[in-house]
Amino acid sequence: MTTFRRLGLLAAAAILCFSAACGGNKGEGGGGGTTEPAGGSGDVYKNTGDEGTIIGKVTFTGTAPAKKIDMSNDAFCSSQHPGGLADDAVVVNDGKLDNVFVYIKDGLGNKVFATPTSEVTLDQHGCIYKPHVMGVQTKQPFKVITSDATNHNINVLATKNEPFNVSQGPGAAPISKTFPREETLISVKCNQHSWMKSYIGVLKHPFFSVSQNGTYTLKDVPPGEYTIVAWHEKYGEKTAKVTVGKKDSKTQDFAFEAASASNVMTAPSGMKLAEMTIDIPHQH
Ligand SMILES: [Cu+2]
Repeated sequence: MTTFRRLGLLAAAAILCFSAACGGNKGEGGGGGTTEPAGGSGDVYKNTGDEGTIIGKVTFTGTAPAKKIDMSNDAFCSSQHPGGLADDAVVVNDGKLDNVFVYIKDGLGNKVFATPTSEVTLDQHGCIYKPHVMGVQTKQPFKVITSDATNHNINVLATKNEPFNVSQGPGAAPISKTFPREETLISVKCNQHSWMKSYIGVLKHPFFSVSQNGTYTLKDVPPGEYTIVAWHEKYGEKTAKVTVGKKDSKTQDFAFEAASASNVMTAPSGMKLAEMTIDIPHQH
């Protein structure tokens, strides 16, 4: 092997190491001259091909509140919704509940997952937050932007991460942040517009999903036994135990009821969520 070729291999090995955060890519780039720590909880998890999926429906029974948002104190905001706008706190269509944050709460042990480099964006658009509920990994780039020709004031009421409270006028630059610690969930409000609310779930792993059209999916889940939580801002949280075998596809549905709204906390602020957990039996 020529010196040049050997240098090339070394460079390739260095790039591989960098992109995988030096996590367990033994056997690749063969004999590059570096030694990697064997094992250890600091290794980034790499898919083995045995990962499974947890999917499910999130249903709602009863009557959802039919509240309209009153935007009359801001001419720009009202002009964006000439026909009025339904409150985005409870979004139900045909018995399907949206904006439920479903995530693995327990069971991953000490596994460490790569931090995505992709940026997660919270937009202030038409004087509502888009999305209303979102998830982000710890240390993943996160930014707040405004698409509106009015002043917003984003008040991120984090308790485990650093809170921030910043004004954003029309055309203002994005506000970029990261959340170093897990927090489920951070509530966000706008000091200018009382109806603007949003929730951010921060997790060390990528196994979270926000229900849309009444369904959620957790992909690439390593085989194991998990506690998963489904959280809704008005209807509290429900938990379920799910065992994922090799290459399994498991179904775990969650059912919320209008009646439980009165039992649950009102407007969570800097919240520690209600201890109201309901175990749902296995569904296969
Ligand atoms: Cu606002």
